[in-house]
Amino acid sequence: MCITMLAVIACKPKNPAEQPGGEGGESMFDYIPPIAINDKSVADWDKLDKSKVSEATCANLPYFPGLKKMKVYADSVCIFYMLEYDPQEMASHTDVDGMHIYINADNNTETGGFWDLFAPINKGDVDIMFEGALWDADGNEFSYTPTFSTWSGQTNGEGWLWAEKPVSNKVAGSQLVGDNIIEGRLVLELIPFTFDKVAFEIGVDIYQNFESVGLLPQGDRPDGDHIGRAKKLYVKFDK
Ligand SMILES: [Ca+2]
Repeated sequence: MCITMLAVIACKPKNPAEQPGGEGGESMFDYIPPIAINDKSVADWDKLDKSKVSEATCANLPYFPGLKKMKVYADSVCIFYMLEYDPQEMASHTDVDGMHIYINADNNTETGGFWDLFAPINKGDVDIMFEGALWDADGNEFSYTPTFSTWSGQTNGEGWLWAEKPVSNKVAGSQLVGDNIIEGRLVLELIPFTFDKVAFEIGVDIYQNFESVGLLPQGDRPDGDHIGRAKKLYVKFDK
């Protein structure tokens, strides 16, 4: 059985079983996405081998309380994620309310930067970052078509120093499930950065009017005031 989704988004798996004859002359590949992001359901997560799904939950006393749980699963074609958020912390739904995805894509702590939100302090290793709105300008439709940037600051440094790079708007996709779950994917082939073959680390924050309101992974506030910086979520590819 061939699924046309990835042909439509021009995605090429690492070992494609290409077949000619797709609509519009596009190739079709034997790839059945394990997670559908157009079905308004997260039931397909329960079908995955739990040992291959990485999960982070929020601290009891977080500085940014808006995100409650994150699940991430990656195969050779896509990174899939599911985020549970607190609707009360997501009060406004406009095109300046969105999401950042931070990835230590080469799984190397000696490259990248941005330790502003994650541990360890003084050794940021984020290589790539996605930034985009979660709602459209009317505030009523969900469409995550983020920009893509690579770290441009000092190696292992901090700050908001990113170099935006062109990327297909099909690199990402997502849906809202109910009023408290975001489910989405990133297509590896369309990300212009070479990932480690084995694993990567990932963190996410949700922002409202340019201010973070939810962050995962996140630990308790060390002194009741500052962010409890936690390590990003380690995800091993299921290849
Ligand atoms: Ca890195």
